[in-house]
Amino acid sequence: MAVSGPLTPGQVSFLLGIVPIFVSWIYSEWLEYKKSSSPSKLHSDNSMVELEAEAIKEDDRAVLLEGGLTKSASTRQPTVSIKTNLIRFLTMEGSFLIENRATLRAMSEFGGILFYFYLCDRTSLIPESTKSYNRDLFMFLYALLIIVSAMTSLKKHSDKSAFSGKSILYLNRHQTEEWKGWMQVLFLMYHYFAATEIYNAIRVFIAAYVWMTGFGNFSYYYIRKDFSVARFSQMMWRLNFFVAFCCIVLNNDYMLYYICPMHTLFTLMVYGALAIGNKYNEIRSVMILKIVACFLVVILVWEIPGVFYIAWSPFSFLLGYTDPAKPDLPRLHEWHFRSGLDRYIWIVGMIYAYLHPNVEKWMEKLEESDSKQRRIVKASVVSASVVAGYMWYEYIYKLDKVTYNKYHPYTSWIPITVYICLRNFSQHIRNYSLTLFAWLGKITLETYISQFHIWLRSDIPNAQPKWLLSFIPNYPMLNFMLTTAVYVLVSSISCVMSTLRTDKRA
Ligand SMILES: *C1O[C@H](CO)[C@@H](O)[C@H](O)[C@H]1NC(C)=O
Ligand SMILES: *[C@@H]1O[C@H](CO)[C@@H](O)[C@H](O)[C@H]1NC(C)=O
Repeated sequence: MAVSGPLTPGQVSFLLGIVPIFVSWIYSEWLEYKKSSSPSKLHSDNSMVELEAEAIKEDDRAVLLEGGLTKSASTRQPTVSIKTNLIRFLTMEGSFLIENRATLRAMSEFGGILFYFYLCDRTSLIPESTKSYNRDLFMFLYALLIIVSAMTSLKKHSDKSAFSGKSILYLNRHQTEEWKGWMQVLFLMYHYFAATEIYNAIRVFIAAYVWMTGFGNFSYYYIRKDFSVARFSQMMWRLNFFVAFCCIVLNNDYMLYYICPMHTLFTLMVYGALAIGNKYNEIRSVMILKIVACFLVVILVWEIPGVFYIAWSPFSFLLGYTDPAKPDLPRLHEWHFRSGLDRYIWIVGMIYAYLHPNVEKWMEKLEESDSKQRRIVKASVVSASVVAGYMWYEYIYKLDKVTYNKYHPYTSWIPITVYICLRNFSQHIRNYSLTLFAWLGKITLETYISQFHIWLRSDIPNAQPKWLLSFIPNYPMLNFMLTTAVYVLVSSISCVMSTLRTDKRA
């Protein structure tokens, strides 16, 4: 088994950290086992034992949910300092280990997943194969997934709007998640099959994600007005902890997973735009001023030659990237290119979110108006969207990749707006969503990160994933099925873990 390169300090520290945790987890499981099968219990009241076990389980869950970060009031020791806990851990105190078994287990699982990443991507244990593209097969697989999803998971929702108590008309969660799922599947298949002919479409999808970042974060901060550092850091943690560990364990640059720094930047910008002087957010002119200021900042940094490199050079340790296949490009080139493509769309997302209540009211009124008027309005919206979409497709989308990228920052709002209009024009379509796609939409971050290592392969640090992981050489389709199953499973496990630890919203 050949290993690529010697271990880095990061990998060694990770090993040093994870091994004791793994050992303590196994030990805690053994203690628990011993405890539950010890003879003294046999004499005690049976139902009491059950109750006790139940209580321990509940406690484990609480510890896991709280991630040891906040609200330790509900756990058994209300005032234990980090130091005491650390000492209890280092001395392998039995009761402490049993109490925190679930946390230890989650951490060990996480370590196991990263170890698996390393095994798949950086050792020659599992062979690799080359990508090949066949349009027929590509479309067949995507269509198959849609059919399966429609047959098994089409669901009607009856969510109520937070504003009016009526059925949500505009951007409900199911729809956004389903939308993410649609795009994510194509995005991943694009990587797997090297479907270069849909390059431009992929650019639009990424723009749509960034649009959602602007939309979602704006709505959240505008409505909830929760600018607390705790909440914000939690979100940043959710966005970056997995990728941070991947960078350490696989010795990659942060920019290899460019989606993460991009969303982090735009989330920060939305947060900044709304948090600065947030007392005045209700005043319309202030909000317009803020949005104009966002545009000005973007124009200053991205449109005026040279400013970008000056502004970002202090961060090149974090955002620099050199592709081993193209070693001559400047370190910040990748960041310039990626962040530049979607530099405006997050502001568009903010604007749509700002107008959202008005559009919702307007749509409610429309649904209540008499049927003739309603039909005319809807028909004109639909035909306008279709015409706009067609024009965009004909004159922008069909351009070659390099020319298209030049226009992309200024035109990506067109297909996004068209999709939004068409997705919502009838109440019927609005209320339905494909839950399978919505589920895939929920794990986009994890599927995005994992694909590099356990579905595709990059072989060496920082390389783009040029190869496919191959469990069953010479059987490409069978292999596709097997690697995909494992890959989606691992992604969903890591998603469950990261949401358990950070998202207490639900
Ligand atoms: C329509 O649906 C999409 C998601 O599919 C959503 O993002 C958008 O905000 C909705 N727009 C309107 C106008 O209702
Ligand atoms: C803000 O955007 C980031 C990146 O897309 C996302 O992870 C996060 O959940 C968003 N926050 C809210 C409150 O929607």
